[in-house]
Amino acid sequence: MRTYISDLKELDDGAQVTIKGWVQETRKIKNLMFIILRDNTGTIQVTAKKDKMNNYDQLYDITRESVISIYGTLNKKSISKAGMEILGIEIEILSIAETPLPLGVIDRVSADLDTRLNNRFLDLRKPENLLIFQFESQLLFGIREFMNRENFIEVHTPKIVAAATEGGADLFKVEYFEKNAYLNQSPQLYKEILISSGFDKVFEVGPAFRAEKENTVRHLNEFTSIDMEAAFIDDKKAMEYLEEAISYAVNRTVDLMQSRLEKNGYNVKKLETPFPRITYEKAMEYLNKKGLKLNFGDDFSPEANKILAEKFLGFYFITGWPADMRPFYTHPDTNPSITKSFDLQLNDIEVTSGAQRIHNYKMLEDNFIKKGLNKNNFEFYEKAFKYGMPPHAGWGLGLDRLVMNLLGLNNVRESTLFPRDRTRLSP
Ligand code: AMO
Repeated sequence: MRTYISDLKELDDGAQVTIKGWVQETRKIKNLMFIILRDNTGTIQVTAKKDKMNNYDQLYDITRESVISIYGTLNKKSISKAGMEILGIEIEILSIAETPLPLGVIDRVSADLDTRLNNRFLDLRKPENLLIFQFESQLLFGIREFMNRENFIEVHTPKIVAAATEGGADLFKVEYFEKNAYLNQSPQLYKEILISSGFDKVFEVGPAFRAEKENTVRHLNEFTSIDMEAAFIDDKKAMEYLEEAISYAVNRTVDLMQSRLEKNGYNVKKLETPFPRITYEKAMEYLNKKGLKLNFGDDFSPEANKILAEKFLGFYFITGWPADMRPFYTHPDTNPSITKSFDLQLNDIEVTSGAQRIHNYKMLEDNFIKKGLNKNNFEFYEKAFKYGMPPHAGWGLGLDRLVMNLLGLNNVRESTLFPRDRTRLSP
């Protein structure tokens, strides 16, 4: 029976246990050896004495990061830092690590990001990196729990598609037998079709692909998108779902993981709703007062977003984006030059876009023309609007960016297991 290291504290002094993991460090004094053994829950000192062990000699030459199983006695009166150790009786070597390691797991000096990503399997052995993905997993669990409670159906839509949703240029082409196909940029069109199908409330967690030319700390070419769409709601209600889902998931995760997060240098604060809201036009006025020279229709540069982040700090919505800046499916407001749309920002980075959508077939057709799109490419989508389409709204939330920002990481590649960017296709 295997015991996880974090469970040792629950056991009595003198308990016989088997622990399995990686040899993090060794220290040898002739007939005595100390091993720091690591599993995904923590580390423990193993004290091996030649005269107390069946196969001490096998252990003596063990290399760092080898995988072993140790059977021994739990000593809770140990003078080691943790106050606990395992007195080894029998060791089984399961896998020997070669030397030297291409990347140190506990080295103080941190390697550059490229070296880390090239050796990602080792980089992820670092507890603070593993924790990023344990955090992400809990966060996603919380979002799923919230969506489930609100009666959303989790769906899976195709990733090989025939048309662009978020703009024609950023598409990855794939050969699909005798046709051209693309990797999907967003489940946008499919989640809307499901609204016409009467699913009422859907969400999806899946990959989205963008042939972005930008190679920045917040752009990936493949990211994980959490998408939702609901019938008979407007942009305001979609924003409420978003802030409620995020704050439920964050607060639950902080409750579960706070001490581990803090110990590893991550400072995640609990959230309160509603998040602040500002319109695009008010944000523009504010930025111009701060010395920028923005006109209606200009996008906010990283510099502009930094200025806004100083004012708001944390999560805030920017609403009412100009129609020219939003995709064809976005519903106009009563003033048709602006839309019923929003972005959710976390500090200076956009983590979500959303909107009420056009549900009127005629209005959609007009917008294809306005945006210069070939409506023939969207026939499968348009059809769903002709035979009964409810008003609807939704959003797409970038999971990698959300985790990056919540944990205060410098680069979205750090919150992505195996990132895909302009130059990286492996591992
Ligand atoms: P948008 O294109 O704004 O909207 O994308 C939604 C969210 O996805 C994340 N994201 C990215 N993350 C990492 N790298 C990228 N290259 C990247 N591109 C986007 C961001 C962004 O806020 N269909 C709409 C959503 C909707 O209206 O429902 C859409 O895809 O966090």
